[in-house]
Amino acid sequence: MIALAVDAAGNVYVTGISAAAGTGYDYATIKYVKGPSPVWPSGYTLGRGAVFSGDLGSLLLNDNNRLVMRPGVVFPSQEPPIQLIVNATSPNETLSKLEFSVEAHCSASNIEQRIALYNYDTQTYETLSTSTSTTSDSTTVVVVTSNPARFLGPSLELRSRVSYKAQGPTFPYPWFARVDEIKWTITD
Ligand SMILES: [Ca+2]
Ligand SMILES: [Ca+2]
Repeated sequence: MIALAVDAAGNVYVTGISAAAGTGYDYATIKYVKGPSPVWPSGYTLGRGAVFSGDLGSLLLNDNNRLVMRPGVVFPSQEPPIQLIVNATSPNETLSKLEFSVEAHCSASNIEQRIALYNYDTQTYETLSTSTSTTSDSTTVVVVTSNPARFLGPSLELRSRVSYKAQGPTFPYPWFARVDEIKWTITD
């Protein structure tokens, strides 16, 4: 007899009679842990800046249909003038590894891209990547293998903030940040 079950997280359990040396027949249950799963955004807001074109659906595929944002008109120089906050829900309650990737580019060459994930332990955004944005699509991937569970909220929520800021005083204005795809990849 073999029984098979799948839990809400997609893990597969197989139970059956196992012939073991010395102990005769036993029941054995084997859990097949699901591999890395992509998780796409379920919503977004702009902490700063404004949407020029595109929508949530633009972020869900690497298809050159992009969410295009421009800086806010009035902003303090210390704050990135584009702050894209993206939410998702994890299908897994436990994480051994979390990856977060952003495929994007900016219309000017001196824009800094900063990736932060919301740390539910400290209740602050934790910056995990700072780089100079490219002027054609490129993908930045952040990989967290040390305590990734700090980025998982009590209701399994995931939250990220991707910011764009001009690094120098000279830049074409207005400039744009164009995000093609955002996703998490989580491993149970
Ligand atoms: Ca692309
Ligand atoms: Ca897209």
